[in-house]
Amino acid sequence: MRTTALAKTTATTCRASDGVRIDVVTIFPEYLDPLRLSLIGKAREGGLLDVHVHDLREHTTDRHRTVDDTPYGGGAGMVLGPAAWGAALDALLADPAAGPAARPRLIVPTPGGRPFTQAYATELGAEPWLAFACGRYEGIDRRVLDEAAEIMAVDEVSLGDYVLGGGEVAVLVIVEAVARLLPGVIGNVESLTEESHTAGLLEYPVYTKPAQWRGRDVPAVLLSGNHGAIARWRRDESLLRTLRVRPDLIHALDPGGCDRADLALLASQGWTVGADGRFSPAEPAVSD
Ligand code: 6GU
Repeated sequence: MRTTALAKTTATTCRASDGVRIDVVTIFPEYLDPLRLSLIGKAREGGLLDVHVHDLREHTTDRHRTVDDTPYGGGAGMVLGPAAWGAALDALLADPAAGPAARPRLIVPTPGGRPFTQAYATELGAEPWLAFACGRYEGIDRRVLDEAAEIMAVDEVSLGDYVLGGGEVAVLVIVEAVARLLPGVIGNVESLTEESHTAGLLEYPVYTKPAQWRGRDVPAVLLSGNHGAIARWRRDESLLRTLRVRPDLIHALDPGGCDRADLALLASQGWTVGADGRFSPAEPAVSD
């Protein structure tokens, strides 16, 4: 496949033996050191992940290695300027290892971005090349992202409705969520299909030996050997926990994916399928 210089696709030429390439540009490269540990460290050693961390200041030209300046229009804080960012992104695209037509999907962590979810992690896991631009202070000069968007996909991504000091911790979160979905990164693939959020529900509680601990028993059903009863108990626990902690997820659930026992359990908690085809709590009784 040939891609033109302006094609907004991510070419596959950079995927070295099916691994995902990840570049991170930051003013705190050491912040990404945890990417050497545990699951991600092993994935890197196994060639499933190819991680490169770059210091934005390597692309400055002044003696003080300045990356920020005051915002036009006034206001608090500093803005990361376009000069160093432009040079850093040019250098990424010029990397011969990536192939001449390859473009990363550029991820910009910011509280103003699209909410990061399990589905979003799955989407990013299908990309051959992800590049992360870590902002700090009040953010990155908008022209950097506008220019990048002319030649590559640019996603502004948020972890949730709170403000972090910079994008580095968000990169750790996103890379971990994406990496563990890649084939070969997790030994037990079943743990991916049964976990929280995959089915739109939170996880049921888990137990291990001993069967009694400080006067607390493991629920008897789990020791029964009755696999049907165990599956039902776990499903009920997931539904009840989700209802308690994240009723919004129950409302988002497809009733078509629920069996009669699910419907009975939810009905026992006052949740039924309404005219909109969605689960909702029963109308509170109107008192006069
Ligand atoms: Cl992705 N970045 C920053 N700086 N703050 C955040 C965030 C991301 N998500 C929530 N708050």
